[in-house]
Amino acid sequence: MTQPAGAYKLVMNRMSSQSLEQNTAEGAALPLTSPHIQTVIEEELRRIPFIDVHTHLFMPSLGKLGLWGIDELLTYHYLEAEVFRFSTMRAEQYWAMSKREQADFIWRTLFVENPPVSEATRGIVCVMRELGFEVSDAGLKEAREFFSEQDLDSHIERVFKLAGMSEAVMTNDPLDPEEGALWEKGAAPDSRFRPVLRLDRILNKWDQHWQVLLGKGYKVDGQLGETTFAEVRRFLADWCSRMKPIYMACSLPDTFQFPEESVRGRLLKEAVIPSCREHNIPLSLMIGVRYQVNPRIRLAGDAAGKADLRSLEHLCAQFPANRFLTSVLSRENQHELCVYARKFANLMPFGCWWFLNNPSVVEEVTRERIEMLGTSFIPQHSDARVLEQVIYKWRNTRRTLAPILTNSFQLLVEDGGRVTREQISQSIVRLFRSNFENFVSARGTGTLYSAA
Ligand code: FIX
Ligand code: ZN
Repeated sequence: MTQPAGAYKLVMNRMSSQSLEQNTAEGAALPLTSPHIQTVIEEELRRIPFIDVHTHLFMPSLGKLGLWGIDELLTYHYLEAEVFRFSTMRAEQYWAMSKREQADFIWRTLFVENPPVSEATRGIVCVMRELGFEVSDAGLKEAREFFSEQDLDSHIERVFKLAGMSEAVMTNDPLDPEEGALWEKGAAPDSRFRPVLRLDRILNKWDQHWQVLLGKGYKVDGQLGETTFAEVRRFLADWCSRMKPIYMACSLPDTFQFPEESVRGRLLKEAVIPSCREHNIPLSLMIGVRYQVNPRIRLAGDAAGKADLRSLEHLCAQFPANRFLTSVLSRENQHELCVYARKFANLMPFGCWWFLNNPSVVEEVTRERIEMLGTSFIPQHSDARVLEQVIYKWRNTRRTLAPILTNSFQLLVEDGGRVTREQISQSIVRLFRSNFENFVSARGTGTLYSAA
């Protein structure tokens, strides 16, 4: 049995958040006048590297699972969703093309024939500029040559530096045949990438996947017979010692209910939640997906729906010794999530997920979170699926957050408060590093967890 508490204590040793908080700049403890606040906030946002708490990036030892380079950037499902709006091409025709042909088609349609003004297309323009290519056909050719010459390891270093981030938290699926096999063979860890045990196949598609566990020697069955829950906990324990995940995670539909006498409801209650407690790691719930409303466009075919967040209320109240790292996909659910976070310290809201990751919505959601939660939440994650995406996603986040944080601190001065550079650094470290570190390590999150 793996020893609990602290076993997976997060040692973000690449650079400690504590040292980042201590701002040794001259006058860091002196009160700032309102006009100076914006400059200091922009400087501190640039100085402090972020932890990217949810991505679909992979460490180099997981090989081809990790996507990078211009053709992967152009065939990102966000752009695929957009290209089908501008073109009469049928989805089946698109899937019949090679990756490069698809990338050329998207480039022509979204960057040449139409101005790249959407968030996702503008992102590519930003990445090309940051990597030194002009945004033109010539630039596309040059980019392809550049990527074919890159050494992945130093390229990752460069991209993380350009993005202003220190670590990426992965999404690792133990039941993905390719990925599972790589972990079972002993994939080499990499301190720039943190593993997460993703459980969508177990919780959302048990009927299709329980046989895989049975095939690996776990006495489980489709009807959740006698030994199933204990055997699923054993499966999770084995993967916790193999992968050392910093949290377990699952995306959930907009119809998600808890408690529920469904396969998912029972597996959550009897296996996953107890296992998170046993290994003292949070469960990340990403709620509100309407899966595959248009399966013809594959990954781009998912949509969003408003969920009944009373499920979250029931989970937080019923399992106070568990921690729930939560993101909700529907704009309409954001206010409720903030309210629930004021009720439950074991609930940590994070990110403006997927269709919410647009400046107009990020601004609205983040302002409300600061007004209701102060700096006790995690504003954003990139959800990057292709390595270089972190460059534009974090650049946009810094650009959107700067005026919001400036406004909050200027209001504090206006109301008679004292604001220093030190305070601003501590707040930014908290929002983009230590809230996450403490929540996954159960450090400093109130008495609830000391009971564990
Ligand atoms: O479930 C998830 O982790 C989602 O982020 C993804 O499935 C989604 O496809 C995505 O890439 C969102 O940005
Ligand atoms: Zn994701």
